[in-house]
Amino acid sequence: MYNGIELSASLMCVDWTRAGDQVRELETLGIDFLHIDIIDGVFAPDFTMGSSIIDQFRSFTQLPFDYHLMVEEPSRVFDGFKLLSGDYFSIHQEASRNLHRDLISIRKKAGMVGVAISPATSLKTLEYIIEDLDLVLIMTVNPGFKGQTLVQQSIRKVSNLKALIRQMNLKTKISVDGNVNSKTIPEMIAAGADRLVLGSSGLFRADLNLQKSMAEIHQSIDEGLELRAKNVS
Ligand code: S6P
Ligand code: MG
Repeated sequence: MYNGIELSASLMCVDWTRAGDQVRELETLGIDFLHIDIIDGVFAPDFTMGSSIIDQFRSFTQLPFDYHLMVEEPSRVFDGFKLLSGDYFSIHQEASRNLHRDLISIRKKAGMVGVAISPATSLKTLEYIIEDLDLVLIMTVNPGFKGQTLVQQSIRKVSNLKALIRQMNLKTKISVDGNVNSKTIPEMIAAGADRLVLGSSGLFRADLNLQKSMAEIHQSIDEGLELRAKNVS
């Protein structure tokens, strides 16, 4: 947590040749969650990791997991995930035929419940489930790959969602995922993001080590919080 903003490191962007060391270092740098992208090659056009890889990380990190399932009909695979208290589990609105029922199943697994929406999906699709959610994950790129460019109108979506959450007096958090870096963080925070998913453009950078990337991220969060304060006043 940095100045009230939660930081979630995207495991699919780690350097896999030294993943254990990087995750241990991230803990010392104040990362709050490991963001775990599960992609099935159907809902989104790639594959990531399954339980045999994910479970290994439990043995050496205390960080809670921030699951992001980009999986068609995700309830088919719920049994493959062991959730611990403090973990978040987000499924895509577009991928679930019985979304409310799936959210109840996740709640029973003891996880915090999230719904993710892709850039083209309207906030209206959340109208009758938002009060059941701990988290809305706004995809600021299309699901599937690291290293994509921001879909600019998703910032407007974050602002509109923040307004709705305030109006309904809810505690639902907003997470932003995709092209989150020192250029985009100020506008994301100003719009109302509570959690940043940090990937290849912000945290796991080719030109900076993790410590220096984190310093830049902190600075851009502060810029965003200043903008947010100006917007409110
Ligand atoms: C994309 C996935 C994301 C990425 C992350 C990449 O399908 O949901 O979590 O791993 O956003 O970050 P970046 O900075 O490379 O866009
Ligand atoms: Mg993700």
